Amino acid sequence: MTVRPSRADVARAAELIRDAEHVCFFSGAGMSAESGIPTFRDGLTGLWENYRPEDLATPEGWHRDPDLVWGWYRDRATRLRTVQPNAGHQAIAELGRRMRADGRRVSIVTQNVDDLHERAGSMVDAHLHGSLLGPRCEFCPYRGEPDLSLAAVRPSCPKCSSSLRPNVVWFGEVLPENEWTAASAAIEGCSLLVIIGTSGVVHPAAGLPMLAAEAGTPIVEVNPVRSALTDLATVHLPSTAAAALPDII
Ligand code: BV8
Repeated sequence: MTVRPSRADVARAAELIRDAEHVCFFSGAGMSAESGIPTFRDGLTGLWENYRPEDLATPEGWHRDPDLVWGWYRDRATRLRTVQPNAGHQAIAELGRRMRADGRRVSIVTQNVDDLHERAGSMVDAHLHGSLLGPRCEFCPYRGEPDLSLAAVRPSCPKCSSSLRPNVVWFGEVLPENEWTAASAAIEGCSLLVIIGTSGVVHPAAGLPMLAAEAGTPIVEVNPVRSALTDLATVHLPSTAAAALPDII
């Protein structure tokens, strides 16, 4: 049973957004759950239920069986093509349009590898963990078109003939420098941080909200349950992205 947020908490969150010059949204897998994309906590479903993310989302898993890992990402990319941004993605995009019209700023830092924020019309400042769409070469700078992620057979690099791989950050891999820098700047520079749908257990991304907390920046969290970040929140709305965000905005 989902506890509904109090009207007072929703009003408080709305007031914080109204008074903020720069709102940064920090999203995790829960942001896309109501679009039909399973979260990492939901575990693997269907034909992948016999695997753990650690077997598939790691360099070791890739080197052990690249075709198996390619197939998992291809299935996820294929599924992504069949789903739509949810009301939460749409609400964030609408807020961005309104705030930019007022000369204010909205930034988005996401741990998600989907393109649902973009398809809702938002600009994303940082994809901390990469993207399901557009594989990259294992060894040279080549980056493929988004649809190449749907190839049934793992493609070779047209430039250097090495193997292409999903352009995501696996467990044990370092996050891309440029994404990290952009994310840190957005979170350090914002005047309100809104955390949506993250368990706050995947580091170093989960450490970023602490930059806002240390700067004394107010934090709103939207999550049906408490997370590892809830203690940092000024307001925790025990609700979902697609229910709470349109409500607030
Ligand atoms: C690195 C791309 C080091 C791939 C992803 C022990 C302690 C601390 C850290 C570690 C440790 N042991 C190992 C580590 C490091 C490790 C890590 O953090 N492990 C965790 C599991 C303990 N991190 C790494 O390996 C990172 N790299 O540390 O490198 C290094 C240093 C130097 C040199 C070399 C290496 C790399 C981590 C990146 C992994 N890649 N994604 C792919 O997608 O396949 S992370 C992956 O997990 C996704 O990006 C996803 O976003 C994330 C899961 O986190 P969440 O987004 O929070 O999603 P989750 O399912 O967990 O939670 C969903 C939440 O939503 C829940 O709270 C739920 O209540 C809520 N929710 C559900 N429905 C809704 C909702 N909320 C709102 N509305 C709803 N409807």
